[in-house]
Amino acid sequence: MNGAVLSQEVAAALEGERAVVALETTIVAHGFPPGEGIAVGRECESRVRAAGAMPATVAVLGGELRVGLSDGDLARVASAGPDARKVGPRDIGACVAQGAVGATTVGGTLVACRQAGIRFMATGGIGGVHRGYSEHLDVSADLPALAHTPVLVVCSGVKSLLDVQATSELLETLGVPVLGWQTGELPLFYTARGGPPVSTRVETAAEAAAIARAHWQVSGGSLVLARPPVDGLADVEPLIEEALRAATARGVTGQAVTPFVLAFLHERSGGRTLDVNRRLAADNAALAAEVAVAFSATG
Ligand code: PSU
Ligand code: MN
Repeated sequence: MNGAVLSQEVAAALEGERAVVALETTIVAHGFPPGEGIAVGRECESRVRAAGAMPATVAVLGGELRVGLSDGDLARVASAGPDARKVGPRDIGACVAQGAVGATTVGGTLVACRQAGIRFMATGGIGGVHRGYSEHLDVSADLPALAHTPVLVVCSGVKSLLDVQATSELLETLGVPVLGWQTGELPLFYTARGGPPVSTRVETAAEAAAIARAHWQVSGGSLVLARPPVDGLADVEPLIEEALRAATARGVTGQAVTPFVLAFLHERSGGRTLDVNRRLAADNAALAAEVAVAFSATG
């Protein structure tokens, strides 16, 4: 199986066993208003480079699952915006064969990591169990991908529009360790405090790298490294409830729920959720790079 096409610099970095960090593109195409995603994608890449690692942004372009994009490629995905397909694990084959532009989710990006042999990735917040799952079963395909792919995923927890408690329980069921970055609580994406307990607290990048190495000696699955947002928001929950009610009222379901809710929050918070989201995505990319560098240094 080798369904991914690597850029030359990513291939060379992997060949030399240097630190590589995969980045997803759903956040670029669907997570921010049209025209703003490109800056987020570029900032994540430059923070990875600044920390001494190689960014490997993932997307489907030109009938290929691509790992490592040129700036022109990244701009193509970003400018497609909502017209880019949201590509999870089940969507890659169709997107490749039909030659569509595809923005990979965390789950889709993990598939590419497996193909390429990349061990680290960063995102804003992972998907999980949606609220109201007992009536309407909606569980992100990020979760089974995490269970089956040996990658450490740096995020600011689970996106808080989800049922965070249920997602945390399911991560345990799936055998995915949740490491708290200098915290004992799972961050709530826009908010640093108040989430369920993590499985292990870590203080340094070297410690996270050592736990990942030991985990991969006994497991073929992911670890989540959850980093609290800096300057998070305290009062976003009522707005999230309003956004979810609006989604239900307008009949928004399935893949469209997350982008709808994020856009609603960005607009109704006067851009405050946008600022937090942008900053945490970039900070997570930098931390993933630090852990990847620590991992390579001890290999
Ligand atoms: N984090 C963000 N913005 C996003 C996402 C994560 O800050 O848009 C995306 C990720 O790509 C994640 C996806 O995999 O949302 C989950 O979507 P769903 O709930 O439909 O599985
Ligand atoms: Mn879903």
